[in-house]
Amino acid sequence: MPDSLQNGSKDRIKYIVLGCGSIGYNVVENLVRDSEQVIVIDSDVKRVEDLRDQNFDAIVRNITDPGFLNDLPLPEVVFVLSNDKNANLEAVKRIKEKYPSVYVVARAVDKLSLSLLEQAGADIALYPQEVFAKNVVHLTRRLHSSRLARKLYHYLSEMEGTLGIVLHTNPDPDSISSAMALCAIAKDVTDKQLNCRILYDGKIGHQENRAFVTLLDIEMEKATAEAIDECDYIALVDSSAPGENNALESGKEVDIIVDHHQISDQNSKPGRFVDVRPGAGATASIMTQYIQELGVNIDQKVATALLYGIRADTKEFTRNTTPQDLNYAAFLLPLTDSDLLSKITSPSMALETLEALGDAIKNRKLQSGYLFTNVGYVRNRDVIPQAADLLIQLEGVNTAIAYGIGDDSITISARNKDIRLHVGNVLKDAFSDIGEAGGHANMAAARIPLNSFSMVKNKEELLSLVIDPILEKFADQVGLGKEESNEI
Ligand SMILES: [Mn+2]
Repeated sequence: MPDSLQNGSKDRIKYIVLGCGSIGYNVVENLVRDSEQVIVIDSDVKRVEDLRDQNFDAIVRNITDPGFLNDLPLPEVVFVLSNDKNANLEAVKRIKEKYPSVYVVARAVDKLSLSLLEQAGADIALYPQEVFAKNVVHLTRRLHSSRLARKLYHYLSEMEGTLGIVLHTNPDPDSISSAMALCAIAKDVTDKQLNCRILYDGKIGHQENRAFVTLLDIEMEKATAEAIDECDYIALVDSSAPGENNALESGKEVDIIVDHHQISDQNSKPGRFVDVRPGAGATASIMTQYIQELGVNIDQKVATALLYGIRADTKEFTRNTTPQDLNYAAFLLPLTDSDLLSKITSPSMALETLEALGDAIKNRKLQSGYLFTNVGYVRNRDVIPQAADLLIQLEGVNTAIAYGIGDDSITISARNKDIRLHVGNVLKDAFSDIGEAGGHANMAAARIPLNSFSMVKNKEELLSLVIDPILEKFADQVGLGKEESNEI
């Protein structure tokens, strides 16, 4: 009976595999590709002889025997893979007792054993049926999405003439970059016999969106009824149905729809090619997947636009982000123009700050050395302390209080030069019952959540409604009278 190693023993070895049925054998086959240092232990003499014939290091031992690890080199990893539930559990315990630092990967014979094996010290416990099931589902999903990519490819290849790509109203970077990507795919497929026109309605609002369009030199035109009529085919991106937040009439026949918003009417399938995935973080992610699956070459502009589209729609990967969104972003990153990307993101931020500071200067009110200023609605509340920092430098100002409103709260920021005043304590006393407040003697902040007010659409209006009683609390704390305010 072979119970000693045929390839000679060493002090240390990479892997020991316990149990060499069909699962064990497949694991061994994969391990020997990585390292020749594999010892296989099985209780079946015939099986071990077969393995030895195939030049594996195999020995006959019973893993229920307490001394089954005796005389064997110290392994890095032990795989416990027999089909005996109790034997596997005992083996894991023994290995961990003898070699606490050795990694143990164990096979659960049923679902219940998973936690028992983990409790016994297994570093990884797997139930093969579950691994198979997960893999099958994952592969099926991939199959489905790559089939969609091929379907789109095939569909575009049959088109000739003009494809109008319609964006949603007031298009954002996700929508615009998705249109650019669809254009790039169409060009690749049809060898430039299909002309693409990107059509939008509404306004390109935020500064950074305008910077995005200008810097990437994106050709877009207004989605007039004429322009739409001139197109032989219509695609809708980042919008799920004609007439829903886009320039198309509802009921208009659409050839392609790619979107990640929830379809309001589940039964409506108005496009001939429809790929709507409410789970995806951005339509740009779906487009990136097509590009990846189809091996379409894209230029730096398209890659930069798509990455920015994903970043913007997922709020820098903090909103509705899936592992796939991160995957596609990683795929795009080496293809992008990083200078261009930073130009799109940074100047616009500075501009918003500049505008907010401008408002802060314009709206300032001075009263007995206290300066109050309304910064208005801000997307990024960091500009409020910047406004306070700026205005405390003004002559005649001892304490500067800047306030503004964001999507979910009012932010108050204070700076103070008056040594008799501890502004952190003042804010705390004034506002801690309605929000969070506090800070130091010379700088402090308060945040008042809007809660029930959050449904009010016009934030500026809301701020003007609620700010007076709020500021009165501050005035009461510092003993500020109701004297006339005088501007400086
Ligand atoms: Mn989107």
